Amino acid sequence: TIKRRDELPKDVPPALPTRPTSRSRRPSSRRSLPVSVKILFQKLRVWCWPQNIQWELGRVQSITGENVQIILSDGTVVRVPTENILPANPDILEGVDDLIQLSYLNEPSVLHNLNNRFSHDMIYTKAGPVLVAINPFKKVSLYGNDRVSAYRQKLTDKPHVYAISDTAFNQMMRAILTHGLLHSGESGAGKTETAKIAMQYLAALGGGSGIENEVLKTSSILESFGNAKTLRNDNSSRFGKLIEIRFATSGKICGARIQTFSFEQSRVVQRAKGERSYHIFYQLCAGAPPRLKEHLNLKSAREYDYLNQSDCLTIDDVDDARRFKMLMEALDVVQIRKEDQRSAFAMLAAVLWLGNISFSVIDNENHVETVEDEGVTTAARLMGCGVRDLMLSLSTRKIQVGNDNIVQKLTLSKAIDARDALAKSIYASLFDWLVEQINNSLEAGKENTGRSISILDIYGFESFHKNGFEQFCINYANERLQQHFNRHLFKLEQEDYTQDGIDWTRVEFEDNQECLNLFEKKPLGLLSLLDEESNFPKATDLTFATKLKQHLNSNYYFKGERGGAFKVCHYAGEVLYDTSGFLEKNRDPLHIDFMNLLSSCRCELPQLFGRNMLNESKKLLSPLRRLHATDSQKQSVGAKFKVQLFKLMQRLENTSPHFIRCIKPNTKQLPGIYDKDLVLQQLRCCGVLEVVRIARSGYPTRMTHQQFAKRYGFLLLEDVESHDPLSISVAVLQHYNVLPDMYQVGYTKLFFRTGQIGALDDARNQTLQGILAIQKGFRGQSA
Ligand code: AD9
Ligand code: MG
Repeated sequence: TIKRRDELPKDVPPALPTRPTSRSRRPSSRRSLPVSVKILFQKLRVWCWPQNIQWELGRVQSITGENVQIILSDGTVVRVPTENILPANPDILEGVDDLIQLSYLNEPSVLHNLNNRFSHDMIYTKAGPVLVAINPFKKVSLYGNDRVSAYRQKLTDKPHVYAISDTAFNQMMRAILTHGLLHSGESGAGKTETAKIAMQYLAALGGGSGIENEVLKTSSILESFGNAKTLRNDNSSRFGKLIEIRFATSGKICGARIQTFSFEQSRVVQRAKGERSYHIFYQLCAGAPPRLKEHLNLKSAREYDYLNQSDCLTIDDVDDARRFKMLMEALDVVQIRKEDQRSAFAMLAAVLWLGNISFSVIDNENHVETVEDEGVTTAARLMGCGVRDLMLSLSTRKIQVGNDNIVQKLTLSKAIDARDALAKSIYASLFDWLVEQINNSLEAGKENTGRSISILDIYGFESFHKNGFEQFCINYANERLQQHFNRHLFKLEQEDYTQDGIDWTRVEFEDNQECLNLFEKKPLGLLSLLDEESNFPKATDLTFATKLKQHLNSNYYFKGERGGAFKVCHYAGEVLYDTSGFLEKNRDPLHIDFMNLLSSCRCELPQLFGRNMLNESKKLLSPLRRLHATDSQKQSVGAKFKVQLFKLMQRLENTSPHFIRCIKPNTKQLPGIYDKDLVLQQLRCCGVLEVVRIARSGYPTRMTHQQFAKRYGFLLLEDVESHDPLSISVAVLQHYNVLPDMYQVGYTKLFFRTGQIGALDDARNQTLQGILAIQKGFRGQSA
């Protein structure tokens, strides 16, 4: 078995989350001495670990017993034990484009190569089939029309998002119709930016119909409504999206469809200090023109409780007012009608005013009445309902006892929860409505040729000091995406080799199936247990935590912690979750009273939102439906999220994937800083090195015997018709002296190492050109 990773010497502190998987199966000593001794005698460049701080590059001077004397690049001479040495790559391989080219694929070499490139603004590097993109946190001159043309005309083959987009486009035009550009990486690693760059390239390639401009504008609209400043990223996506760009047979963009899974509704009403709610709220407050401002009774952001609670109203270097202007232009471009835009803004203002509604306690049981103030009157006006109706629905609850309806007064905390639930669901409905409008405009009357490139950009893996239900869902989604990556680059690749019976030593990889099972297993997985507990009226977050410990403590990937906390061993590291709020957030608690209120509103949007919610809940209530209920009809947020994720994965399964791994070089969001430990951790987590190993030791090009014989058989210049495809293929390979270890013959396919087919194709092209020249010559003679 090829080893997973070069290990660090024994006394090196692990810079990584520990996980109970194959890492622990690794042998404790890394390399046998003879190899090191060979290196020493040749006085080669080596990586050494002198002060137990970091790897240093040096050249071997002498060896005494188990110790080696090394001169470092700055002239210092150090002595290190032989086991703290790894071979370094020769100078000539400094900063190679593809990690595959490195002679030594150990971690310090890979880190060094990426760092070397990063310091020259070469932020893209290939890792076999995967594109690694390191976030520069500054403008780099890698984009624009000239660069687009260079990649289009194949004047450059430097790794780039443009290059990977170009490959997808060409393959789509030639053979495989559906492709996916899949971005992954931690929060702030650059997924959204990289996705936009890919879109710009595709828009340039498939431009001309005008619709490409609409497609590009959707990004900024969705960012306004679905992104927010978090502690990790000033423009963090709080929803996932898959944009499917559709192409006509001519290669022109002919439409698009966006699929989103938004879920972080809680941000509308609460979040951590130093973070913001969705950008759109601040943009609206700062940038609404006077008439709109007046109509919405709009104040500055600091006057709204939903916005001012987290002590963060602005973002450095961001002009919210200007962004609002750009947003309005973008809404025009995607053809959202002016009156719809106004209705949408009214809904945003209504949400803000809902947050300012207050309650007064009226008895010693803490029951409340809604205070009739500017908050409730403005909210009611903007929604188009009676002030009294809104006040009552916020402070009371109708419940059915037998055949009677009883009105129950709410306590202060319940009333606040109810108000927040209303605000959240209005915002979530608005987001979904907006996406639908955009889709209507992008899809309208467009032909569907089946050719498409989908760009996936979801929220990145998150691990904070305190992690709640939101992080739980985000990380679950990332775990699924990682599995897709593993399946394609490890499982399927290697299965293909084994199935075709070729000689192949397996590369081990970190399979995260067990962790996914922890989430998804029924009835004893995290999501099922959460749903079960959410259905008990008396359950609390603490009883939920206890239940988890009861059932899951023997699971390798789960660890119950003190109080209401638990840990999950994710592929990207261990995360500590705090169960407080889990049940409430999972229940999605909008009461039927609110749905009725919304659907009776005079304004179009709240009425629509209310009706949709009522329909949805009616679906759930019908006994027949319930009998045949599938996951999608279950009410819980977690269950809905899972269904959305499965649908997304299904769609991805049908596309040919291109993986882009975004890497965050530092946590300060600053240019020029390359934090080796942080980069290494990300590289290890996502299995980039293993991918390179497979690509290097594997056979990336493959063709069936028939395909190969058809393409190259004519090169033999003899009658091959009577032979079987395999014999023809082997004859071609022998004729062109392709060395036996450069290919393998499988039951149905031939497998080639990197670069082999390129050489054969050159020969083929030369022969074809020769034939053409002769034909031309003939024609010339006959003319
Ligand atoms: V999250 O999971 O949505 O929180 P992303 O999407 O991975 O995250 P994003 O693309 O938003 O990160 O990048 C964060 C910031 O890095 C951007 O706002 C830019 O300021 C910066 N960035 C990222 N990529 C580039 C780039 N290619 N060039 C310049 C970049 N700046
Ligand atoms: Mg993002």
